[in-house]
Amino acid sequence: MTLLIDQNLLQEQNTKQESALNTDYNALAEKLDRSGIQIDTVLEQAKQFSVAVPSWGVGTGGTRFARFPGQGEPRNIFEKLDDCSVIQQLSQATPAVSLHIPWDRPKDPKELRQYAEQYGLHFDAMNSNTFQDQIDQDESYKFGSLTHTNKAVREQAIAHNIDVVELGQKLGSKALTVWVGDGSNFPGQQHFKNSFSHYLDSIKTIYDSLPDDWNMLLEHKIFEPAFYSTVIQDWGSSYLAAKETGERCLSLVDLGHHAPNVNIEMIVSRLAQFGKLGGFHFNDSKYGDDDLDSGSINPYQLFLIFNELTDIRAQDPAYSPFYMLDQSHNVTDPIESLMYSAAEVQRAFVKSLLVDRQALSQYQEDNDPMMAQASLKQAYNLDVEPILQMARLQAGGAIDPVSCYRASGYRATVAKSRPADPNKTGSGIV
Ligand code: RM4
Ligand code: MN
Ligand code: MN
Repeated sequence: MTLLIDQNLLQEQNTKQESALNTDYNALAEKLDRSGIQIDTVLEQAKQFSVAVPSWGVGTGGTRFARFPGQGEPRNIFEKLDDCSVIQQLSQATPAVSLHIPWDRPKDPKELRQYAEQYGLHFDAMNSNTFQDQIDQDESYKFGSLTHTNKAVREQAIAHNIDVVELGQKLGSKALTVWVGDGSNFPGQQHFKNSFSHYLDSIKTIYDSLPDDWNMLLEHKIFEPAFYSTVIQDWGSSYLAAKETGERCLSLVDLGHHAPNVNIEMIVSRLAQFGKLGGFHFNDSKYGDDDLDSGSINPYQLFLIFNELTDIRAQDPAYSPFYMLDQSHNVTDPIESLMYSAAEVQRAFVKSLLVDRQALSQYQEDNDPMMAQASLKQAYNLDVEPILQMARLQAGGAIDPVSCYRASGYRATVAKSRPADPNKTGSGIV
């Protein structure tokens, strides 16, 4: 396998930290043992955890106002995969990459697949894009895509999605994620019922062309770029559409796509109860769809979401929704942010495994709110860092991915071979 970070450096870095890790790990093992938890069982589950990296996440993001490009930004999908391989090598939690078409459209899909495979990477859900116009397209998406009033525009958007599925099949993907920016900026601009009907017809047509072993994931978003109404605004609309469309059509929850203070963990539970929770886009936010790093603002919410997921898996061990990081890195090195964020999501997952579910259930039955919340906090307040570090070490990654990455000088090295692209200095969310 091709590895871009020198294995000797990685080992050298790990050796420096290994004895402290063993001490911390053994101390945590003893503490958990007192609660009847075997640390090795938790460790094995931590090692199984993975979250996909979005190809577009390895470039520096931006806001509506400006973009401040970083050094050595990847200029094409191959260079993006190079960066993704570094994230996986050090974090050992991100073996899959999610592509955005047309941003990542390869000339030769076979070549791209082989390029990913030499790094031990594979492709997660494919993302279509009908929220931007492409130079060579006939119709404009200015007033919508899958929901447009004009049939020709809808057909163009449908054809694009079907094309993305065909490409995804060549790359070994198993899912299509559909997010549309369709909506309106003024009251009265759009007929709510008609636009939703068009949406349903369009996604049913796409669904009909889906291979049998594929899922279709519908992503809702409360606002932006439409600022008055969005056709798939909330989990209710997403659920209705998924239910109308078919068994393998599911809802996807992007954490940033809700109004502030919405109880996302409850949405998770509702969708799962009715068999429609298909995946997540992880990120964090303070105000809106801020696309900040996972766990950087509200790590307790992330834990509560995983608490629901672990509860669901207790009934259905085979349940495994699609996980992806969907963040925009404006002021950090994207590789560092993605490694750190993957570990934050993994941390929330690991903590959720430590909840005493039997005790919690009894407190709920007994209407004991104090002890019910305390049983969640007991798990949340534990420092599980030694488990994460040990999982990485045993899988061949770095005990401390960010410090190892900095020591490697990878960014400075690629900066030399990737001169800045003068066309990529403008504004833009991603
Ligand atoms: C959207 C949404 C989609 C992502 C685009 C780039 O807000 O989160 O998942 O593909 O941004
Ligand atoms: Mn998203
Ligand atoms: Mn978003």
